[in-house]
Amino acid sequence: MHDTDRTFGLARREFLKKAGLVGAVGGTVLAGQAMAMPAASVEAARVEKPVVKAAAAPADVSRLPRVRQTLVKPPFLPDHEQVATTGPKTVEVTMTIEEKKIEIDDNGTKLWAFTYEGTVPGPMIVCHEGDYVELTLRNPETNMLAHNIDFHASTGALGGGALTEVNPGEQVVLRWKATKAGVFVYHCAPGDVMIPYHVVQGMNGAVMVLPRDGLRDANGNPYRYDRAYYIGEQDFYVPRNADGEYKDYESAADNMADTLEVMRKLTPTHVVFNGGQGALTGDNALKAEVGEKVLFIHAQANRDTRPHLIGGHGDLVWEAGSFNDRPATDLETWFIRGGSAGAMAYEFRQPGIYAYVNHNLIEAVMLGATAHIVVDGEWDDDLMMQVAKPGPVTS
Ligand SMILES: [Cu+2]
Repeated sequence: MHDTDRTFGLARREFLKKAGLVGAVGGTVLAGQAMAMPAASVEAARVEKPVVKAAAAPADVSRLPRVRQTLVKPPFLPDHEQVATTGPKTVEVTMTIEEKKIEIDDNGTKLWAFTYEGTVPGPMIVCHEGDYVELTLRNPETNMLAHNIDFHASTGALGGGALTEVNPGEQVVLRWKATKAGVFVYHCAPGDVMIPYHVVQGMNGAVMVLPRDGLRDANGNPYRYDRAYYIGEQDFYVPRNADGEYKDYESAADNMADTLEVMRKLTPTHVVFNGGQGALTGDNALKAEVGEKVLFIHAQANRDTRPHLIGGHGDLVWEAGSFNDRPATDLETWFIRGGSAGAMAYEFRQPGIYAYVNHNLIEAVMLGATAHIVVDGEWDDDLMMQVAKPGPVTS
C-alpha cells in the first residue's frame, strides 16, 4: 500500500494543485494522470517503500575516525588525499536543498532550479573505497517540495532514495559504504514524474570514490593528477510563449505543467555545463599549466554526451567511471552514458585556450555545452607551428 502523503509529501500536493496538475484517482494525487501518462507507466514509476529490517551496524563503524568534508562549489573538488594515508573512515557531509531561480544563458533566461547546496550540479563528494559517507540532508521550511537523494555509488534502498525523503522543515541522516571505486552520479528521485522533473531542474551531482592507493594508468603504474575539475552537464527544458520567447515564472510550481510538455519531446532547449551557458568560459574559464596533469570528471544524470577536448586528447579515460577498469588511452572523444559520470586525465602540452565541449557541436555551440581551459606555458613548435601565415593564393 502506498503511503501517499508520506511518499509524495503534503507540500507536493499543494504544489501540484498550484501547478494545475492535480488529477484525483481513487483519492490519490498523481501528476502523471494529468499529463496523460498511461496508468501502467505511472504505476511502474511509483516506488513501493521497501521493508527495511533494523540490522545491527557493523560494530567497528562507530570506532572509525570521523572526518568532516567541507563541500565546495563546482567545478572544484573538496580537499582530499589521492592516496589514503589512513584506514577506512567515516566522511561526514551536509547538504542543504535549495529551490531557487537561476539564470541559464546569456539572454537572461530564468529557470526555477532544485539544487543541492545551491549549485547545478550539486557539490562533489570525494572519499576512498572502503570509507563510509554519512550525509545529513536538510530540506529547509522555505522550500515547497519533498526531495531525497539516490547515490549511484551506494548499495540498497534505491541508492538511499527510499531512506532520505524529507519534506520541507525536515532533515535526515544516511550512511553508506563506498564499495565501488569510480565516479558516480547522485540525483533526487522523489517518485513518478517528479523524478525526471527534479533531475532536469538541476538536482543532481557526483561522487568520486578513489582506490585507497590512488589511480593507476593503463600500465598499472600509479597516476597522480595536479588538478581536478568537475563538470556537470545539464539538459534544461524551458517552455516558450506564443512568440517563441522563454517564459519566466513566478514560482517553481507555475512552470511544472509547461516544462513537462517540453520534456516529453526529449529535445532540450539548453545543454550547459555547471548550471548555465558561460559558467566555465571567459572570466570563469578553468586554468592549467603546460606539464600539468588535469583530471576532468564529467557527470550527466539524464542524457548521453560525448566530451572532447579541442586541441588535446583524453590521455587516460575511465569512460564508464569505474577506477577498477583499466583506462582507455589517447582518445579523441569519449562517451558518457546518461545517468553516469566518467573521468579523463590529460597532461597539457601547449599553452592557449582550449575548448572542452560536448562534441554534438550543435549542443556545444548553440545550446551551451562549452567550457574553456586557459593554459599557460611555453609553446612547442615541434608539436605544431604555422609554417606560413595566411596570404594570397600562389600558383
Ligand atoms: Cu528533488
